[in-house]
Amino acid sequence: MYEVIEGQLTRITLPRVWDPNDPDNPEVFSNPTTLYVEGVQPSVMLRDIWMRLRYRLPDYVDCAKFFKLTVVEVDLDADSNNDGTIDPDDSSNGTDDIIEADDDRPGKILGVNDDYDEGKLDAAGSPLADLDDASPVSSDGAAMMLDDMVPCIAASLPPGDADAAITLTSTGGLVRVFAINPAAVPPYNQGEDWQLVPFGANLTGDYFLDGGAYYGWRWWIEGLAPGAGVLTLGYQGHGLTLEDEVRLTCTGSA
Ligand SMILES: [Ca+2]
Ligand SMILES: [Ca+2]
Ligand SMILES: [Ca+2]
Ligand SMILES: [Ca+2]
Repeated sequence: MYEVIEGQLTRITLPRVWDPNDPDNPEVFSNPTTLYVEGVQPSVMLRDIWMRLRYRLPDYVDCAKFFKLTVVEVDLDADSNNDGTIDPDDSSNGTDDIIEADDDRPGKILGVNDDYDEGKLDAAGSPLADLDDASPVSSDGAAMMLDDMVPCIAASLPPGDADAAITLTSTGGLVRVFAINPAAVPPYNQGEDWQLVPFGANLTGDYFLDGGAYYGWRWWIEGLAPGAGVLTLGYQGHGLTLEDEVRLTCTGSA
């Protein structure tokens, strides 16, 4: 929390006491005044931060007012330093999150999925490249062919925010994103076991609310064409627009 003290925006610690009898108090609280609140980590649940302003005179009954706050965050993570894992630490000590929006780095490097692991054929009976069939499942339905894809993690915090629209967008048309049911069993079917995550649609109800059809499913990125692109997870709600992005570089072949 911050307060303007002698013309400077000054960080204050709570509880902050404005006492007109305190000779060390640089500035007596005058009414009205403006305080500034900064979110430093996301809420665990909606409206879980309470703030209280209390007016007190010695030997008198307190007079207090409360309000509640929620700190929201939208977070898309990938293995942006290409060491084989997604670092769960999103702080400045983490290794992936801090570089995912860096223009000077390739971001996650993945191959274009243009081989034939899925064993599919086109209408003329010729082999069909994996990327030409918008399904991650082998031709007999028995295997999920994720070996040429890379995982990403999408989160909107705190959970249960039904009033926000969460969207995924992609620049460059270089990738598609699949959601895979962690409880999937063969034969694998669309909707039950996997789903193509639509770009530009509101994903909140299906993907981010407990009980949604694809809630808790794991996301995988498939490269479709060589080049550099950006995946962005967006949040719109409560008068706020937030975004988090990851950079991707698709190389020639899987
Ligand atoms: Ca992130
Ligand atoms: Ca990593
Ligand atoms: Ca493949
Ligand atoms: Ca495919």
